[in-house]
Amino acid sequence: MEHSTISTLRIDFVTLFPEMVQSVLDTSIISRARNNKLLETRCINPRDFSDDKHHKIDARPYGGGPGMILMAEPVHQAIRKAATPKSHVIFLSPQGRRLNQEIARDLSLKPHLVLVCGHYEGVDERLRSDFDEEISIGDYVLTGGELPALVLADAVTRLIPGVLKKADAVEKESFSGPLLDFPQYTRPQNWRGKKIPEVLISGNHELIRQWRSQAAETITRLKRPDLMTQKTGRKK
Ligand code: 4G3
Repeated sequence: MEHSTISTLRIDFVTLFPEMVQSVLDTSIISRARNNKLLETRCINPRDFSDDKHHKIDARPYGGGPGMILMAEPVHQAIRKAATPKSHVIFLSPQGRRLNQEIARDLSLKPHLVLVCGHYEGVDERLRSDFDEEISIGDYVLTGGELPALVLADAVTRLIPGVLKKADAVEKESFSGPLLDFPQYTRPQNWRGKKIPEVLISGNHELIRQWRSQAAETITRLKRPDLMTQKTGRKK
């Protein structure tokens, strides 16, 4: 499914580091999307919902072991503050479903995402029922879920209609489809003895289209052969 109507997407971040998240939201394409009212963001800090007088939000694990565990109640309260029945609540975790372009596209169609950023050695297991799903940005461990949440937000934001300029990558994706990008060149034609492919200055747009399509396929087969079988269903 693709976007059909213009509507504002809301993304709420449940994070212990709102300044870190905000600093990224205030930059680049995401901030332009916010200025153009295509995206609305908010940060909610579980620390504000701690019942402890020292605003404590983590504690030692029952059964012993190293590290600290995020307590369920402050995070639960923060999620309740952010979410409505229409919200899609996502926990960023190495245990999650691996993020890809298809998942990003599906998430961009939702009206409201709540991205919950974990920390320390994890969160209290009983919180898992608060999440609609768990997503991972790859098989590695980070100190917190903030960077994964921002990666997800960026991948989703650029898919909102009107966020990218018309000539930008969303359109291009439908051209090169599941393949990697074809090589791009800009001025000068001869850079330190390295020339550009002649076809690109031939003025023959059909020939250029064929060359790019062929180049994209060659590059994909060379660098990511898994994409050939995975997405096109053929091997060659
Ligand atoms: C929960 C996500 C959160 C459990 C989060 C660590 C990597 C990813 C965290 C846990 C994260 C990822 C916070 N690190 N691959 N760190 O998407 O063990």
